[in-house]
Amino acid sequence: MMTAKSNSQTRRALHSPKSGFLWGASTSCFQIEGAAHIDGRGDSIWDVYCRQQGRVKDGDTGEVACDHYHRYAEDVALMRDMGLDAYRFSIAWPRVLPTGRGAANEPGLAFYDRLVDALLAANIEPWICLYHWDLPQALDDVGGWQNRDIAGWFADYAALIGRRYGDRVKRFATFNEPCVFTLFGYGFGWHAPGIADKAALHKAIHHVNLSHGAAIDALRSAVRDVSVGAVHNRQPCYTATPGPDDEAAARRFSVYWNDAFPHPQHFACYPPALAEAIEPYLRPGDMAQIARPVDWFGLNHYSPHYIKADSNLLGATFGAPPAEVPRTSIGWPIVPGAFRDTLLDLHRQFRVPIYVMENGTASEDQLDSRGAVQDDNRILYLRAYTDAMNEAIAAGADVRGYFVWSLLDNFEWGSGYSQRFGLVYVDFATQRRIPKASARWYSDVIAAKRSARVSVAAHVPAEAVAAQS
Ligand code: GCO
Repeated sequence: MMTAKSNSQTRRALHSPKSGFLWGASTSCFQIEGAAHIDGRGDSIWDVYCRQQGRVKDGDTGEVACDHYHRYAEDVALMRDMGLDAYRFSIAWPRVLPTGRGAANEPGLAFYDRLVDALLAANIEPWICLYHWDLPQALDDVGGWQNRDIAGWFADYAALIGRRYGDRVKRFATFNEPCVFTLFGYGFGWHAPGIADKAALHKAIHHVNLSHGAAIDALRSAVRDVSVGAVHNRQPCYTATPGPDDEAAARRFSVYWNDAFPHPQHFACYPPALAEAIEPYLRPGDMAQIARPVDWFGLNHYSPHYIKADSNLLGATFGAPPAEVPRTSIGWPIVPGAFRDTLLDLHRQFRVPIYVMENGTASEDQLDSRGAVQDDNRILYLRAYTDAMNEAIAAGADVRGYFVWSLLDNFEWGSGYSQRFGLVYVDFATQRRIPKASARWYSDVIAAKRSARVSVAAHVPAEAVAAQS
C-alpha cells in the first residue's frame, strides 16, 4: 500500500490544488460507512437511537449504510472520475475511540489511513470533520454534551486525529452543524439522544462551544500548517405568517440556529438573547477558550426557514413557506437568492474566507429503463444555487470553495434511506453505485472552470504568475 509520506506526488497535491477555487463533495461517517460492529467500533448515540422503535423512518439504521467502509476505493474512484478537488468526510469518534476516551482502536485508525492515502493518490484534498453527530454512546452514558468534562475528551480525540493524519491532512473542521445536533438532540428530541429539555440544550450549547475551542488548540499544536474552522448552518429565518407572534418566534429561532455558535466562537460573547440562559454554566475564562482564531468559516445552506410560533421550549418551530415558493422532495423551499444574501451577510459579519461545505437537494431519483438516473431537479437546483454563489462572489463575498451534499445517496437521519441526496445513486440492495446525470453535470462544471482558469493563466506572463505565488 502506498504511504503518502514517502510520495512526493501526494505532497504536491496538497500544496497545489488543481484550481484556486475548490470544487468538492461532502459526506459523514454515520451516513455512509456502515460496518457498525466491525474492527472494534463502539456504539454511537445514533446506533442506539436507531434501535429505539419509532425514531427513524421504516426502522432504518446505519448498520450497513453505503458500506463505504469496505467500498471506499470505489467511492474515491468515482470522485476522481468526477474531477473533484476536495472531499469532506467525518471521522467516527467511536470507531477510533470505542468508548470515546482511553485506548485508541488501531483498526479504526487504519481505515482512515487507507481512505486518506487513496484520496491523495487520486489528487483529491481530504477535509476531515471531527464530529458529525455520532457521539460515542459510552460518553452519552456519563452525560454526553451536558457534561462539561467533554471539552477535555474532545480535545484529546482531536489531538489523536491531528497526530495521526496531520502529516497528510491540513484541513480540519471541529463540528458539523452544532445548532442542529444540539437543538434537535437536546431541545426538540427529534434526533439522538432524543432529549427535549431547556437546561440540557443550554448546557450542550456551551459545552460544544468549549469543545470547539479546545479542539482548535489541540489541532494547532498537533499539525504543522493546519487550517481549521467549523461548519455552521446559516439560513434567513423568515416568518411563516405576518404578525408579531411569528416575528418574535423567528427572532428567537434565529438566535439558536444562526448565532449560538458562530457568535461566541468569533466574537467571544453569547448573543444577548442567549446570555442569561448560558450564564449558569459559564466559568471565568470560558469565552477566551471558545473564541480561538479560525482560518475559515464553513457554511451549510439549503434553504431559508419560515418560522411560526409554537408551544415547544423555544416557542418557535418550522412553518410552511408561502404557496408560491417551490420546494424539493423533502419539502425544503428553493430560494437561491437567500443563499446569495447569506454569503454576503457572512462575509460582512465574519471577514474570514468562506467554504460552502454543504449545499444540495433531495430528489425522488429512480433508475430508468436504461439503468440511468436523470435527476434534472437536482441539476436545476445546483445550477440556480451555484449561480447565486457566483453573484455573491461578484459582489465581494470571499468564497473559496463549494462542496455538494452529497457524494452518495445515504442515511438521512430521521428520514432513513427515504431521501436521496447523492450525485451518485446507491442501490441499497446490491450496493451498486450509479453516477446520476447531476454527477456528469457537476463534472462538466468543474472541467469548464478549470480550463477557463488554465486559459487565463496561459495569457499571463510567467513573471506575473511568479510574483503572485
Ligand atoms: C445536515 C447534515 C447532513 C444532512 C444534509 C441533508 O445538514 O443535516 O450535515 O448530514 O444529511 O444536510 O439534510
